[in-house]
Amino acid sequence: MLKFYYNAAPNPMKVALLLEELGLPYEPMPIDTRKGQQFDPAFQQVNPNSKVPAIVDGDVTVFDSNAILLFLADREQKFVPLQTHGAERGEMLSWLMFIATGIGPFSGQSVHFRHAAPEPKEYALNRYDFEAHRHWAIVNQHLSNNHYMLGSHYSIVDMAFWGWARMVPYVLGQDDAWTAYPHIKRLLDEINARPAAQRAEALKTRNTFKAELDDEARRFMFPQNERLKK
Ligand SMILES: N[C@@H](CCC(=O)N[C@@H](CS)C(=O)NCC(=O)O)C(=O)O
Repeated sequence: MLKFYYNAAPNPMKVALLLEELGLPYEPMPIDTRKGQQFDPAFQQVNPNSKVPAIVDGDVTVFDSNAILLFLADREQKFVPLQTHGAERGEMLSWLMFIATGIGPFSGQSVHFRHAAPEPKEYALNRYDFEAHRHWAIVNQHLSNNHYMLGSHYSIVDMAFWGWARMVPYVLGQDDAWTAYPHIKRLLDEINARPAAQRAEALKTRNTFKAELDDEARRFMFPQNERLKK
């Protein structure tokens, strides 16, 4: 059975949603990153980048969330335009990579500098907050003219979107973030109502992940800080 290495963070949740949408049987393999399980040598054989998500299915190993979405959707021939060289495939790849290289990293760094980094952080927070807003504004504008990220068809791009869209108020540090981004909220609410999304969210209850961001957790999550102590 497919093994799904995960925690409850945005990138693994994208993959949880696709697995649930496809109805694929899978074995959840929790990786508690605040306990340093991402650095377990057995897990590093699966993902040398020491991050979740990753999957192992027979002799196939795939890591990085958007690579997994594309791999499974292509294999199952669902939630993805199949004509390899067509315009829809080009559009799908553009938005999928925009989320992988823009929405994810800038939102992640915005979270880090807003909620975890020590002072002084004004310069870095300003940069990542600005870029997170800029990327989310592009998505909001796109969704003002498109029901889903690829127009009329629900696809893996919406699943990649969903992983991070759930976090937008936290990413931007604004409880009223939805006032500025109503089209994102509209699609988020629609996906949240899907039974597959509710099953994906329920994965969190199947394992108790460490909640405290104590010194030990900080050492595992932010190993770069050890260099500052020398
Ligand atoms: N590009 C990767 C990023 C994966 C990633 O950053 N995962 C986070 C959870 S969302 C993680 O494993 N963090 C633990 C750590 O950085 O030690 C993907 O899209 O899968």
